[in-house]
Amino acid sequence: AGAEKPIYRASTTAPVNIAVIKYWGKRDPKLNLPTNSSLSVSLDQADLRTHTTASCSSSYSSPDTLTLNSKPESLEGARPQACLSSLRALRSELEEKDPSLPKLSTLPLRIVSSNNFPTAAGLASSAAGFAALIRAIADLYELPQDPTTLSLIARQGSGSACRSLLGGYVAWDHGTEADGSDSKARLVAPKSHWPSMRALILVASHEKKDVSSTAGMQTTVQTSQLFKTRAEVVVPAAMEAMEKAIAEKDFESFAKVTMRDSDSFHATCLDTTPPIFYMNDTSRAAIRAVENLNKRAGKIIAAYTFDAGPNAVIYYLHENREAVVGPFKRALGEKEGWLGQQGAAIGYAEI
Ligand code: 2P0
Repeated sequence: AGAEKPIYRASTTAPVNIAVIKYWGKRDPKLNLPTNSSLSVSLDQADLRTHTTASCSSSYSSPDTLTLNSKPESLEGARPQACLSSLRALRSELEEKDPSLPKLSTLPLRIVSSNNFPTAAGLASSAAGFAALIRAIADLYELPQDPTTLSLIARQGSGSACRSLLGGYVAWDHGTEADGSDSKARLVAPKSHWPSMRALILVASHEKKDVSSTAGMQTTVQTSQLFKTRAEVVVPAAMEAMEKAIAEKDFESFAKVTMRDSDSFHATCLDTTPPIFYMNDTSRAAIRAVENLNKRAGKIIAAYTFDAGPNAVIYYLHENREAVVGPFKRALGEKEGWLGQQGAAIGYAEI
């Protein structure tokens, strides 16, 4: 009987990405269409990834299920449903064209997913999670679409997820179409273009953030006066400067634009009513530490950036590892890897 009811299966991984130009604000909350473009670097050499296996079979009972880090999770929200129905529609097109293909589009799905980095790292896992989900099902369905096209689907799961379908330096162009068809990921440069780029992740808190990105950015759009200038003036200029810095492997420019955009994003959060505080005292101490080690070096060798939480990601080049990582190691303890210490922890990620 087992042979009559085969299980079809595909496994894949997708990397965490950390934006150096931040996505914050939607022009269409339903389709996850952003107000401004963004640009990220994927932390993929360090094994900061979500691993996902997708399978389907007529021996499975409905509905589709998701297991994340060994716990059952709901797939019922509008966002996962939008992703699943887009992928099923693409598979069903293939099946109509070639009737000899197994009718996978109608079978219940089982998704099993796990992150191989500690949740204590406080890294946004929804980006890698949705990217791995889309990639795994696209592989299971043997979809011919390229990663950029699949990024349109991942975007509907979580905006930042569209950037995790491509490795390396990835832009997400905001696009102008009302249906979102031009709001997708674009490869700026593969990781191999700038192989000495590294990142240090400094964990300032293990606590869950109190304002979700989805809710926080909507409040910003509705209330912040700085937001309009950020979206219309600040980010377009920063995107241009960042793409040039990456093309020329100009770390000083890369670092300046990265730090200014993080500051601009957090200023916009502070300009929201009620104000959103993502950084804490430890975050601010990390900024001072980066400023001090740049001063000591006599040039910019490290760049901080903070997402919707207090943890710092510090970019540097491999040749400056000791000068950048050394001071943080000495301050937090000499052990390498992820470690917790009095509410603080430090981890290394090579990108
Ligand atoms: C980013 N963040 O560009 C920015 C920087 C947080 C700060 O993308 O509502 O989880 O799912 O589209 O993608 C977090 O926002 O929000 C985010 P949704 P998402 O990485």
